[in-house]
Amino acid sequence: MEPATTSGKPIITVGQHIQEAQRAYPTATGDFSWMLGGITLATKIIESNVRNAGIRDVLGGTGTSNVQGELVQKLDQIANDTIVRCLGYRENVGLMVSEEDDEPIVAKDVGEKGKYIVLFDPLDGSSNIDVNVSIGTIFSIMQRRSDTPKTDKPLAECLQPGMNQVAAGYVVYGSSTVMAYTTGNGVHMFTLDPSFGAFVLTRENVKMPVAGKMYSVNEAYRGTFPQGYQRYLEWAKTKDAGNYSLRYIGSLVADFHRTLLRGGVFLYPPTAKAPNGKLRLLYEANPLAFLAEQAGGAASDGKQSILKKTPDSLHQRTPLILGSIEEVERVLSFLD
Ligand code: P6P
Repeated sequence: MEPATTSGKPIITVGQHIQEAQRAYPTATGDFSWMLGGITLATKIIESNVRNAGIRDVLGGTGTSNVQGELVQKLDQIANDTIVRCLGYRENVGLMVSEEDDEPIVAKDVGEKGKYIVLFDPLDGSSNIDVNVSIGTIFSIMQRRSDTPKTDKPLAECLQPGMNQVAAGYVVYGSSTVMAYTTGNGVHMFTLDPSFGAFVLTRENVKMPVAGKMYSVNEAYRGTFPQGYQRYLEWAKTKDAGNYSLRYIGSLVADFHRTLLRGGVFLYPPTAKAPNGKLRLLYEANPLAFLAEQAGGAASDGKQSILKKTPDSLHQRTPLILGSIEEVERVLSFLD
C-alpha cells in the first residue's frame, strides 16, 4: 500500500479530525482537541517503547505490584508515567485515574481550572508484552462536576456512570499502531504512519457487524462460569448454531479491535477467581462500551447496560459481554 503521503488521498490527522468534529459545536473552545492531543502524544511515546522493547531494557517486571495486586511490568510504569506527564501539563485536565494508581491524581491545585477527568489503562495486556502479542492503551474522558478542584472530593467526582463519557478510545500496538476514538459522533480509526509520526485517518464511522459467528472467551474458566454462560457456550458448539469460531488473544484491546471490525462477542463472565468479573469498569469496560454502542454494537454486565452502571469504587470490576448487538442479545437470552 502506498504511504499516505503519495496515495493522493487527503491526509487527515487525528488532531485535524477532532478539530473538524468540534467545529460542529459552536460552543467548542478547542480545548478538547488540545487535551486529546496530549493522549496522542503519549501513545506515540509508548508506541516507540513498545516497538523497541527488546532493544531497550524495558521488558520484564519492576518487582512491584499495583493496586490490583498484579505485577507491574516496566512498560506499564513507562506508559503510566508518560500519560501522566503528557496530560498533567494540559491546563484543562483536572483529574486523572489510572489502573496503576490507587487514588485519583489531582493534576491541578485547588482553584486552578481543569474541567476534564481522564481515566486510563496505560498498557492493557501487559502480560503479553514479553511474547510480542498485541497490547493497548485505553482511555475514557468525563467532565468534572465542578470546574475547580476540591481537595476533598476528587474520588466522588470520578464515580460517574459510563453514559457521562464525553470521549473514549484505545490505541492497539499490533502489526500496525491504530487509534480508535469517539466523541459521541461515530467511531473513527487512525493508523500511525511511522514515516512522519502522525496518526492518519484510515476508517471513518466504523460500524460493527450486527452479528458474527465468533466468540472470544477464556474457556479454561468455563467450569466456574454461571450456568447461563455455560449453556451459551454449549449452544455455540452445536450444528444449529452454525460453526462458531473461538478467537481469544488474551489482550482486551486486541480482542475488542477484532470484534469491532469482524463482529462476534467478547465475554469475561464472573468466575470463581473473579466473582465480579476481572475487567475494570471505569477504564476498560466503559470506554469500550461507548465505542461499541457508537459503532452499533452493545455492552452488558449480564444484567444491565455497562454505560448505565454507577461505580461504587475507582477500580471496580465488572462482568463484560461486548460486541455485535445480535450476539450480545443471544448471550443474554441464555442467562437467568
Ligand atoms: P485472562 C490482560 O491481563 C487483561 O487484563 C485483558 O487485557 C484481557 O482481556 C484479560 O486480562 C485476560 O484475562 O484471565 O483470560 O488471562
